[in-house]
Amino acid sequence: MLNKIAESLKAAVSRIRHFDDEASLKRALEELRKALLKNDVHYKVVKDLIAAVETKTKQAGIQKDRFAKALEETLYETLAAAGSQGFTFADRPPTVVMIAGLQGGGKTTTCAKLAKYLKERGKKVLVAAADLQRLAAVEQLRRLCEQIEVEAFSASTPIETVNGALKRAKDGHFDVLIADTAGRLAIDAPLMEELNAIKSAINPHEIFYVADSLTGQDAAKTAAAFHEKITLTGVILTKFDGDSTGGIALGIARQVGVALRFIGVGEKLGDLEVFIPERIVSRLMGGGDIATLAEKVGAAIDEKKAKEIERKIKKGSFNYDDFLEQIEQLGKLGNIKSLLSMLPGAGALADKLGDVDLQNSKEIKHTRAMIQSMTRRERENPDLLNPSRKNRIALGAGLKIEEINRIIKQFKNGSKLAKQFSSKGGSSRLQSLLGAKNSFRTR
Ligand SMILES: Nc1nc2c(ncn2[C@@H]2O[C@H](COP(=O)(O)OP(=O)(O)OP(=O)(O)O)[C@@H](O)[C@H]2O)c(=O)[nH]1
Ligand SMILES: [Mg+2]
Repeated sequence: MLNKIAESLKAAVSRIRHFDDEASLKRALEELRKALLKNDVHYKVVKDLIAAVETKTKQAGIQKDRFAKALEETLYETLAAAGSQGFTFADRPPTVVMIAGLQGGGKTTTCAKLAKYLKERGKKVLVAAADLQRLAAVEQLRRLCEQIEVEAFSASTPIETVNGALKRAKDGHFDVLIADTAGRLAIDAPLMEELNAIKSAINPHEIFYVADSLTGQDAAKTAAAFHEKITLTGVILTKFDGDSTGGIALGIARQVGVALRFIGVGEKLGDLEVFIPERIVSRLMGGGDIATLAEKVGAAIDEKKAKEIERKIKKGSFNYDDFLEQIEQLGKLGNIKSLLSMLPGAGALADKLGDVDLQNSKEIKHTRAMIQSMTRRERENPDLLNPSRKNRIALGAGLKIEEINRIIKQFKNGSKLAKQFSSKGGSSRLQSLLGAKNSFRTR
């Protein structure tokens, strides 16, 4: 996670009290060097970065805030060095994307994540299952696509699959075609030949290398080898939620020579983030990343439903069905830890929290069970719930009566809060937050 590296950078800067001469600058640079190396940033990248910070600080005058500014600028330059950001659409659809990488890196999951990401932004997406190497690969991709209601295409060979998928994408007026490919344990000639054949068949606009961040520096090495063989247009780092120190994200673009475009931050299909250097630098410098947070919330919330619920709240007719619906929407946000780490100053809190998966949290499961044990009338008229009804619901949901009372209290507090919020112009504030949804980068 980026929090670790952000913390060590902060510590490196704050360890130096008197920042006024070359000796103190040298000490600060040494602290910085140690912090970066400790976080698994490649030594060559570290060397360049330190040199740039030193030059910039000397030019600006040796002071702590100028040192911090120089660091911020240099981090940005390091991350932005390798070109395009976010997702780039072709001038004429379909935009064709090919996903490549080693076995188990997260290719298939990433195909579905990317499909979901694009679908939530109004694009019609087709996914081609061109991994016919592993027995269950086609089925795995089909299942994932079903979850997000995206069409999947497959045929009997990789080439037939991608050719057929491209034709289907054109005939069916799809905006994007994403092709999953087979992985191997190591880079070998047959794999590269297959990838090159797929590449020639569909002429992709984007070739993303999916790298497992847990493999550390190996991720950059293999990405570079793939780049040499098939010419990548971007890298996607997966499993960034794991024990990875984050340093690989800092160096990989510089090391491989192609931009880091997305990061995978969990196993859920919503756990994909666009890698936008400005935002990441802000996170590294402890400033949080409100823009990504707003975008995620915006994409997960169905605006039509949100309006409908807002209308109900105003009328005072907010009921248990609406409550459940809101909770389900919250669940779509996925991993709360990665969301929290985007709030300024909440990084440390996120680390303490551990992994809280909203979709599968006990809280949400209990609430769902309770509401599903209620009759239609009870759901629509929250005031109906008397002790005997509560007992029946508790039995039906397999919950204790105290748990039922707690959820009811939450519902009441929630609807009271919502009412206040909607009457104080809160909804326009919410709207402006959600507005960020439409501002995602296309270039
Ligand atoms: N925690 C975490 N797990 C991930 C992430 N991305 C993928 N995974 C998991 O990694 C495992 C392998 O993912 P796949 O998508 O099947 O990987 P693959 O590269 O398609 O694998 P092969 O097709 O066998 O080469 C699965 O258990 C995924 O759930 C991520 O960002 N975070
Ligand atoms: Mg796969």
